[in-house]
Amino acid sequence: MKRSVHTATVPVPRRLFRGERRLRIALVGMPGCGKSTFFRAVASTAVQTGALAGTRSAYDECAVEIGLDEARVIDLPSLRSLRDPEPEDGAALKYLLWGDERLPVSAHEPEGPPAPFSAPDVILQVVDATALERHLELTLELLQLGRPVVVALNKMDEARDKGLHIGSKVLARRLGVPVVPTAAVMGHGIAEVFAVTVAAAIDGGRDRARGGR
Ligand SMILES: Nc1nc2c(ncn2[C@@H]2O[C@H](COP(=O)(O)OP(=O)(O)OP(=O)(O)O)[C@@H](O)[C@H]2O)c(=O)[nH]1
Ligand SMILES: [Mg+2]
Repeated sequence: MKRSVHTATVPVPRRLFRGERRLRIALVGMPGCGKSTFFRAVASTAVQTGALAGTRSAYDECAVEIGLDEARVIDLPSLRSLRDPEPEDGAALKYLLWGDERLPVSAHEPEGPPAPFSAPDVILQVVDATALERHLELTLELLQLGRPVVVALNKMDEARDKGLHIGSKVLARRLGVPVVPTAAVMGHGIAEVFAVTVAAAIDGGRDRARGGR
């Protein structure tokens, strides 16, 4: 006799990232990759501006709703390299590492903590698809920071016009992080990339890292 097996998917509720639990997402990338284009696409009117300790390059920060989840998104000054940093890179790197904490190792420095807000839960790296090799070096370095990384493979429109075909799924497999093709200047892929960023925070165990708060 043939027996049929019935399976059901039971959704497991999760606590949303809202209020005190809201996510912090940092837009990171090399000069001109499209960070501010992303930021402007999702920013509310209440944008806060400041400068990271030790730099005059401004950051922008604001609240963004991603479905029912909330985040504070930071458009950081550009970051070229962690391995061979230029003076301006140091401030963004310190923010990614320490956020609003001041570690004993920096006690001799005249500035206060790197930023007035905490280090990001997720790094959203914006990559210029037309100059992939250069940008992916930074990706490999960012992965070493131990935080979840999501790659927005941006300027895909320009890459296509140049006859470049990039397999985002293969790239994601090779890097071990989500890669979302985008053309931020046209609004393509923006909703997807932020949804994937929330998923990365869940997978990256932000709740575990913060003791389930
Ligand atoms: N073709 C194309 N151009 C884009 C795209 N996204 C951004 N740009 C353009 O790229 C240029 C740089 O974009 P920004 O958003 O200022 O880049 P950024 O990373 O904030 O640059 P810095 O802050 O100076 O490092 C602008 O002229 C944008 O219009 C895209 O998806 N496609
Ligand atoms: Mg910018």
